[in-house]
Amino acid sequence: MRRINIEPSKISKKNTTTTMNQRQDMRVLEEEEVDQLKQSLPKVNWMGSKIQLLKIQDFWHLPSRISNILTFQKHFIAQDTDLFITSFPKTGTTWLKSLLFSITNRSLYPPKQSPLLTHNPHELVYDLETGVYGENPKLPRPDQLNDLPAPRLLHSHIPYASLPESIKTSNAKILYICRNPLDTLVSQWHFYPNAIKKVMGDDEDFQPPSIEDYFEEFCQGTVLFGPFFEHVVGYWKQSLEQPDKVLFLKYEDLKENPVLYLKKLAEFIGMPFSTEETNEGVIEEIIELCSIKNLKELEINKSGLHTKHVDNKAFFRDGKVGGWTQYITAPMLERMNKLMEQQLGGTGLSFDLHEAE
Ligand code: PAP
Repeated sequence: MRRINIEPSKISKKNTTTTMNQRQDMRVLEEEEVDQLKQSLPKVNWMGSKIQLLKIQDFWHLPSRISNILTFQKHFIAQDTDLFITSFPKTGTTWLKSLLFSITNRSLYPPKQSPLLTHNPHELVYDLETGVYGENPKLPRPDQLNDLPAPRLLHSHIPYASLPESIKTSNAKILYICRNPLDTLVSQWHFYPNAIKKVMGDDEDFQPPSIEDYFEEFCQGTVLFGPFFEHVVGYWKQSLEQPDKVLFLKYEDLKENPVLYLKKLAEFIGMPFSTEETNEGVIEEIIELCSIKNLKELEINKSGLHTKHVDNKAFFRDGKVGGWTQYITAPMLERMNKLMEQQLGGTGLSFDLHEAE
């Protein structure tokens, strides 16, 4: 029987002392090396704030996460049954987490008893480099990962090239979700400034960038986990080369035809919907449960903190396709279309930037 990712407090604490001490030694050693490494990396200011992003392995990351990423790369051991969601931020991660959780746990929980009603989706599918390796107290610690029941439902924002080797070489499956660059950047532009303000504290003078300035940063690629196009193309190519390992999903497709894509998703992970389930409307129930309209109104997602810098409610805004038309001017659209031609030309991947709900 498929089982839910279990709460950290319920995970066995066996050998915790030794493991903790060993881990602390390892972290201290790594911290010295990592501090030296960080000083040598290219830097940019993030969204015009005093917070810097550092470029490592061709992508931009927060300094505080470099150590998490390197530890994740070095020590994470994938299991053949693992299911990884991977994504560039603000492309539909929260939605896909709730869908994947509901599909894999559908025999355990009817929609009215779903843990999604009482947990933010990020507490059910665990972020690795930002959460588990970032020591988020709501999530398991790295040394508790092996105690999770299969299939483990995990998530990462890092690019394909940076994933730990064992994820690539095992039979673990990867579900990548992407979204058109304009809705993605508009979503980030709304989300990040609040987090930056909380990190910097009230006494720091941070003025969020204009949409024009953020658009520029996005096109330059100097954004968190950026550049966007390299991230997307990295996973796109893998989905073509290894279609049984990497499923490439688009937010827009999921919106347009959720039934079709839920079926694809369930088949891809080896848990197809039976004829009986299809006839009973199980797919539609999952779609309804995971709709932004439903999740946004749940008490757990209206209140509470995801981390000390991010409210649960920040993950649910409009959830629309084509919302960018309110913010992006004609010259910006022209520039993005040219950039897409340069970056995606010949890949077989494209985004329709004329769609609106
Ligand atoms: P993350 O990468 O930080 O986890 P992510 O969930 O990928 O964020 O992106 C949040 C976006 O998904 C928001 O888009 P918006 O700013 O354009 O509105 C959010 O509203 C949207 N979103 C969250 N949950 C859902 C859902 N259930 N269905 C559709 N869209 C959703």
